[in-house]
Amino acid sequence: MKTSLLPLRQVRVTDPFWQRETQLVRDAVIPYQWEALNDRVAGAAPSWWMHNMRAAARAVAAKKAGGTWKPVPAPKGMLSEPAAAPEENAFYGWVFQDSDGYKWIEAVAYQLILRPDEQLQALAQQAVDAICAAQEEDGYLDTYYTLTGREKAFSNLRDNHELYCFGHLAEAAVAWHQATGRDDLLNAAVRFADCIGRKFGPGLERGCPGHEIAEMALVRLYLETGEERFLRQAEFFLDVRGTEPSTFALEENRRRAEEGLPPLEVTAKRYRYHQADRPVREIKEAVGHAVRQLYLASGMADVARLTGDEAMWAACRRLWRSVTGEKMYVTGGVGGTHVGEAFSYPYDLPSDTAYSETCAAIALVFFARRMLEAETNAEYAGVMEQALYNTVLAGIALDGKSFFYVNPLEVNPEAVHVDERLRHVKTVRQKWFGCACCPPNVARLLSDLGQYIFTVSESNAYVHLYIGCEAQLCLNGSALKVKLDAEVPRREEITLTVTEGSAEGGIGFRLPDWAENISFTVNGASVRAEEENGYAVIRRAWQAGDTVCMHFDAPLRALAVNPLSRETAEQICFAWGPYILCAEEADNGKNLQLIRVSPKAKARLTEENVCGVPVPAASLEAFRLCPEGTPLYRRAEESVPCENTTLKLVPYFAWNNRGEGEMRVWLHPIPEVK
Ligand code: FUB
Ligand code: ZN
Repeated sequence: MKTSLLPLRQVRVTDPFWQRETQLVRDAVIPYQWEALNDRVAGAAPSWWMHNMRAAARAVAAKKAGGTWKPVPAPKGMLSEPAAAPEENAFYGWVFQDSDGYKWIEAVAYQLILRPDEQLQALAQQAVDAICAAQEEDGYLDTYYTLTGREKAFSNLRDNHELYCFGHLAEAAVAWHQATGRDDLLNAAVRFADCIGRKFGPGLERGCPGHEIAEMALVRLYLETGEERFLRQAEFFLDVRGTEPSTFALEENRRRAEEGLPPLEVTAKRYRYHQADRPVREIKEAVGHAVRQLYLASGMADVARLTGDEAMWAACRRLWRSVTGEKMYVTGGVGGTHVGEAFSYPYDLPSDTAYSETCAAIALVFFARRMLEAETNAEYAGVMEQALYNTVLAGIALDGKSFFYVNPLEVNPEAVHVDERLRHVKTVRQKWFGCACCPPNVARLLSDLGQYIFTVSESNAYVHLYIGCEAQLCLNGSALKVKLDAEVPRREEITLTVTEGSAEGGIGFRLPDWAENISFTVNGASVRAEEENGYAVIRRAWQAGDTVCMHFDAPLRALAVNPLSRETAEQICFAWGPYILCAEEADNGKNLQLIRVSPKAKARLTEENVCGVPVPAASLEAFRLCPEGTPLYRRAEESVPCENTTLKLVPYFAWNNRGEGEMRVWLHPIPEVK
């Protein structure tokens, strides 16, 4: 069955919680990031984005005028920083610095779709103009190589991110086109895509992105322009990946030859970190850099859906199993190890050393949404929700002013400050990062949230996320306006009301695993819905005034991990609705590891005000060990004294909004008293 997303323009998020998040992005994140891109934030690491664009524009203008341009060679490696006073014409920042501004434009574009705003558009136009001016005559657009030496372009696809920057450019360009109707950025993306297409393709050079995203971006470019060559280009990049002779090995040896070094005798196997160790249709496990892996998976799912490539689709499903069945934190975070920001081996899910990059959770949301577009299955939507409500949201402070890059499930600030193994962990959210991939990624996803709530087919609409909104659906060719009211998990009822129009068809409601005893009524009378792949589908002739009500219980749930996961095998965590809860020092004092709580503890479910934001919370009867005076080792049968305590839990996403302190998702259980 063919399903598609509901365009952002057709959905208006009204949910107070989520609307606040989207508005925060508009009011706080977007203006702040613009200042950051322009290096005007005192005390923050410079972005160099506008600096690089302007310098590249001068280079392009000089070349066009037939003048000379002296490139400023970059130091080896992926980061260029000024040794002394910055040079006007030098490239600075990470090799992928261009992408930060592209993501920012994409976020602005979604916000403009939600609410046009001349001033905001004019601001973004400045960025668009800067990008267009930096494009070379043949369509090439990457300030790193324009400034450091164009002759080296495309010589290090593995590390130097040109195709990654292209991908973000294309994503921004499509969103900007949809928001404003302007084709300036779209033309720039098309020209760069064609420049790439003249170099890499069947019968031309072989090559593929070292950091994926171009694949899904090309698909977007294809869908926006209708130009099939972009879909073919995406397929080409996927087909080349992991085949022999390895294109990464070839380019590596070319670079070595230039340095007078002997060639390496290597095969594709060497490039597992880049997901290029085997042809994509043979992928069995999620490996290597987590964001790359999941962007690749997203591109594969897109191409498989559009071309009907069964082998590609089967590989997507294997990837899905590997990620969600063996390598995903309960918070929907992925990429457990900081070594290479990567996926670790199955069931290796440590809490305190977790990397769990915000971008990786976002990438999982992208992958899940694409799986959902290809196959309506509640499992995909459930994981999408898990990553979104927990790790993605944890990436941004409640006031929108600071961000987490790394999202561990246990933090003890004292340890972080002294333990080198935790060097990647931050105890408080940061205002900006030298490598600022996460904040603009959060901004673009939250601004585009409306597109994640529904998918539609010819005769059915499916609700995947219970986010209050108004939407324009279309069933069997007839328009239907609906209003979705939800306040999960506090209100154990979700309603969908038809506000305008009439149409015949099905509306499917995801049956979330956090809800129990689910039943439905239509206009007050109970109905039996057909269950299809985790959705309850109600088919009827709908008309204005019809109201479906989904009734359910949303109890506090105690969760345990598969015992193969060594780190937290004996522990439990609590979840309420889609939210994973955590204990914080602000509520429970220090040494959270001393708390003992039963999975069946008496609990009071409440709403808590964290920094002015009402969030679901729980208070549980628990114990706290009192080890004062206890020796380092003792006979195990000698118990440690304990006292009664009330354990207070707040959502994981809301942690660390009340200053530095301990936090723990997984807690030690006490044996149940029967
Ligand atoms: O390499 C570009 C981005 O920077 C990646 O997606 C992130 O993981 C960070 O390394
Ligand atoms: Zn990131």
